[in-house]
Amino acid sequence: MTTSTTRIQLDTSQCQVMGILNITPDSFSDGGRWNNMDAALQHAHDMVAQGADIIDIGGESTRPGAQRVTAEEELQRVVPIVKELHAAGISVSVDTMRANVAAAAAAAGADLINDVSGGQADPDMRKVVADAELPYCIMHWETNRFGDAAGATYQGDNIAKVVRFELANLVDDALTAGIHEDNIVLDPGLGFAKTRDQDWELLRDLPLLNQLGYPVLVGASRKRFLGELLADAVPAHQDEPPAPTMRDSATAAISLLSALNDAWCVRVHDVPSTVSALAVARAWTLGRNPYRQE
Ligand code: PMM
Repeated sequence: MTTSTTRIQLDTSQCQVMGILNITPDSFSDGGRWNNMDAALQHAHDMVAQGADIIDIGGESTRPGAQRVTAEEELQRVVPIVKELHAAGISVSVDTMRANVAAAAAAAGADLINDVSGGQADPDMRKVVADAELPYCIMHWETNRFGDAAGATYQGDNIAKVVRFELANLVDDALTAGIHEDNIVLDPGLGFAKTRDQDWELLRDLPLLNQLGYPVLVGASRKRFLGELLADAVPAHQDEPPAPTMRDSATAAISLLSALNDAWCVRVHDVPSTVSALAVARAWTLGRNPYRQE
């Protein structure tokens, strides 16, 4: 076993905002919008100006039923933008399940590898991340169900305890591969082979995940469990889930509650609403405006 060091220090002083930049034609809420390089770069810069701490670049959609793109296609989509944003001094995360994409992204200046398979999709991923000495987000997605986001096979169990147990095993695998413990981030994988109620249970039981002692990332933005809730709760939606872009207030509420439950980071499409919510959380917690010294 090799033990790597850390190259980048995770900022754990306050809840971080990860702005989503999907360079994909088919992601569920922003597919096709940021396909061209200029539009993608502009959107990344806009999100930073709005208060994003990290930009998460994804070159492959994980929506249910999405076709996997080839590694070459993913590399072409992701690497040039990582280079540009790194050169501009912006912190960049790369959302990939492929070791060769992670290696190329690390060489291009990525600051974090975000792997929705938690290291299970590509046998070389953990070694690449260990060698790159980068923070690594291990998301929970039931083994062998990559590409299948609907439904869950865990019936009747406390989902948070199941997820905690399985994430703990993935952490062991990551540590054994030489990834430094300070580089590990955990994510419950909301919407990934979970029922809608299991997504809510996982959020309610977020403190159980914190017990593992690693920073926790929450990715709820615009997801279907929010759409379903709003269809039932808001008369104007008349039992029809609002479009993904109409779910940003609910996402911001999740961001606020995540911060109050010690989440390290929230991954969102709409940065301004989450930044406002987190500012409120900070002021509420401190009992003053945290941005003024008076
Ligand atoms: N969700 C999506 C993609 N990547 N990464 C992490 N760490 N956590 C998530 O919940 C997550 C993710 C799917 O949503 P998108 O298509 O809007 O990016």
